[in-house]
Amino acid sequence: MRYAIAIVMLFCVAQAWAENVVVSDASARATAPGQESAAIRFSITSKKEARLVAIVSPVAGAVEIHSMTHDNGVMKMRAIEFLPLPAGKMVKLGASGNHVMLLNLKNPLKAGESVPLTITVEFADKRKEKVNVSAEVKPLAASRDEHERHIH
Ligand SMILES: [Cu+2]
Repeated sequence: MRYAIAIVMLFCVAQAWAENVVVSDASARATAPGQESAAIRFSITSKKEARLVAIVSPVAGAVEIHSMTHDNGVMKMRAIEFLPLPAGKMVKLGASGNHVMLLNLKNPLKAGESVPLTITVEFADKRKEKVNVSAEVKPLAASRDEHERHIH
């Protein structure tokens, strides 16, 4: 019985998992008019050593994984091909550091909507696992993130 309750609670926090991979707390911010890109946040944990190799979403023309570094006070962002996922360690993708960007948005993101994402993880033996997640779109006003003011 306790197990059943735990499962229901996991659904409430919008957690998604496949056999070896758990994704939680996926969210985005509503976009301003004319904004064509948006950052997605989530936490991902793989039981086995893996790398995050691809993300697709029907709402975006492209999805990129970005790394952000500070170089003499200048913030630099670049697209990376994959993101290492150490075994059993939660990796947070947020608005700073490593993050995920939706590019060429087909429609504005509105608060209260959710954005479907399919995240592909590849293990050391080249086997792949896909996780389907829906990221909750939060109001723009609540955003205090530096990154969302950046232009990509
Ligand atoms: Cu970026």
